[in-house]
Amino acid sequence: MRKATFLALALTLVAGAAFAANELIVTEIMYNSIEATDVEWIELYNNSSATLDLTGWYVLDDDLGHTPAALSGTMAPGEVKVVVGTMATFTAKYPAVTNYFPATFQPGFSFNNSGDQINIFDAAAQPVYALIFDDTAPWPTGADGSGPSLLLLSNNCANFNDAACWTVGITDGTPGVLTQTVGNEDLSWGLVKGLYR
Ligand SMILES: [Ca+2]
Ligand SMILES: [Ca+2]
Ligand SMILES: [Ca+2]
Repeated sequence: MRKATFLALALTLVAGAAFAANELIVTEIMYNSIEATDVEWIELYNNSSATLDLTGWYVLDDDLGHTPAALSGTMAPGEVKVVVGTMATFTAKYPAVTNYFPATFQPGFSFNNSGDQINIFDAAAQPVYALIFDDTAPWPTGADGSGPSLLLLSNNCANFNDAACWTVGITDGTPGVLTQTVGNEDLSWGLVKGLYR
């Protein structure tokens, strides 16, 4: 469940922002992993046709007063990269994953296990992405602490806040590896997505 204030805040962000055509989007979320202490991360995807300079960009949850998770470097078109919660536990669980942003503060971010927000801001502190997700139906409840991630079905989703855009990923997820087919929703994700509606 989520608080009404979460929604109000996100709506304010959305209303005040002219998003740059969803250039940078979230493709997978591990907000409540199976461990007693969550090993959390989100996967970002450069949905644009240009290399993005993420210097000064950052990620926040519903509390804009929290210390943000800083992004850095660049992302090429189609590249994916992981924002990790706590570096030590992430690298221990996923030793093969190397395409993550170096964390600037530890312990890092964590998302509420009862639903939360993911807000991404650019170097000018302008919101470029805002998502409210939940752990109750119609959101996929299989991503809520039993192992699997929360997985985006389509990069062409018209509204990422629509639960129908998301499904249950595999156990432990696939951080840093894009498993979705992108580029033509009509011929790929659109068909899969229809099954979940
Ligand atoms: Ca959590
Ligand atoms: Ca929960
Ligand atoms: Ca993935």
